[in-house]
Amino acid sequence: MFQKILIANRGEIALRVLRAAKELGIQTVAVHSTADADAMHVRLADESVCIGPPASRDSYLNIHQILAACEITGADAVHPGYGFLSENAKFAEILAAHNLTFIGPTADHIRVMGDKIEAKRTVKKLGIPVVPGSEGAVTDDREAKRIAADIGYPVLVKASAGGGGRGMKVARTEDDLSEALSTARNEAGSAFGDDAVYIEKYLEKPRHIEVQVMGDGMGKAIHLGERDCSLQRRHQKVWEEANSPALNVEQRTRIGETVSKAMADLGYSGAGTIEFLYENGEFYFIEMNTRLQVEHPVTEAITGIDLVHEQIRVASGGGLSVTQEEVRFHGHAIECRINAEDPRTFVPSPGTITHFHTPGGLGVRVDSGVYSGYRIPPYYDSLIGKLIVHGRNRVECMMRLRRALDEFVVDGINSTLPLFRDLVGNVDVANGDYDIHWLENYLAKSA
Ligand code: MV4
Repeated sequence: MFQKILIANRGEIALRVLRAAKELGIQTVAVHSTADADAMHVRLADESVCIGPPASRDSYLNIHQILAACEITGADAVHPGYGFLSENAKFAEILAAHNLTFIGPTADHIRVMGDKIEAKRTVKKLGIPVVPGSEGAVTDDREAKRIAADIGYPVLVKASAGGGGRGMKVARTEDDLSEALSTARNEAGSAFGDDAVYIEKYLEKPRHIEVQVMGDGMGKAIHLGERDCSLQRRHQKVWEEANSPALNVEQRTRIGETVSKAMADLGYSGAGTIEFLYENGEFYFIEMNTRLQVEHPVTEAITGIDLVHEQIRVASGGGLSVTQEEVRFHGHAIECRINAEDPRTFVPSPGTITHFHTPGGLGVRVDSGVYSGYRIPPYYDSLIGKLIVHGRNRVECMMRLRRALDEFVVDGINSTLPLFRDLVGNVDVANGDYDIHWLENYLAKSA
């Protein structure tokens, strides 16, 4: 097991990793920018190192500074959290070259999944269902038209280096296709320095359902069920739940087994998420995330498994603590992402939180790095905390969520709490009757 882990992140996820390390008896090192000297993860860590000025590229993304912090403190492993360097294959390689363990998958697996065309090719070969479309990149318009006619319109042109919704263009008819291709290529070229694009059947009203996996890197992998993340705005998830209201036990078991077998065959190591679009009873792979995700606590709530413990165990060579047969799913969990934003316009609202009171009681978890008197710096994302509620079933979970939201106090700044108080009372949400477009339509109607 590791002696000392350096946490290359900030905010609630730095705290989350720190807690897991502490429980395992591992020393912790926090790194922080000059803007985060008073952050909670810095206060609670055994040691801390300032790694640069506020801008992420000079601090949390600065590989040299993070290496220096490892050297100074004698850390033997690095947990990247999510965002920042968590899906940077170069970073994983550089750590390995310095005899430091990257707590995550291999650099090769990160690289493959970061290229959306490679990712799709790879998982398709492993038996995971994918969206019908081109086999690899499309380079000329005539070939594109032939493929599109084959799968049928509408089609979606996607950037291979994209992901998270950047560089996508819908073509509803053949007349739209040339323009969609050139626009997507141009955007991808300037945004990512890689203008490779591919074509997929455009699914009109899918749900976003993702499967959590954990691999031991030695040919074993388990799945921990799915999360429904359909309630999102501009590709930012807002509300996530497990299980998906759309699936039954047979469907869950079937997709879970398909995914865990594929990840076992791949020799995948650590936590991963296979993202699907789900429409008319069918799953279609879109992307794989090779990191711990923001919404991992809903999976922890229904399985009782600490995903960060598992990541650390696997990275240190200790394997997984559970077999698939030992994984049990209990009840229902919902996560609300509390952002420092205007609840209607979503304009960021940095500043001082004058009063912060979190709800408690059975089945209520709050993961947050903020406190009363904390000043939210303007340089980073606006997530200030996550409310995760668990119940024996979805109805109990919703009742408890309504109560927990009533108790939650965030004063001094705007937060998205009022949005969740609306959503928890909405009939479609109560019925689990929503797709990936539902929230944006709802916000447009209530504007
Ligand atoms: C799609 C799609 C419809 N059809 N692919 C958006 C982000 C990226 N991860 C993939 N995305 C989509 N891919 C096909 N073939 C619709 C989306 C999409 C979406 C997906 C998940 C969650 C929210 C979304 C919002 C708009 C579009």
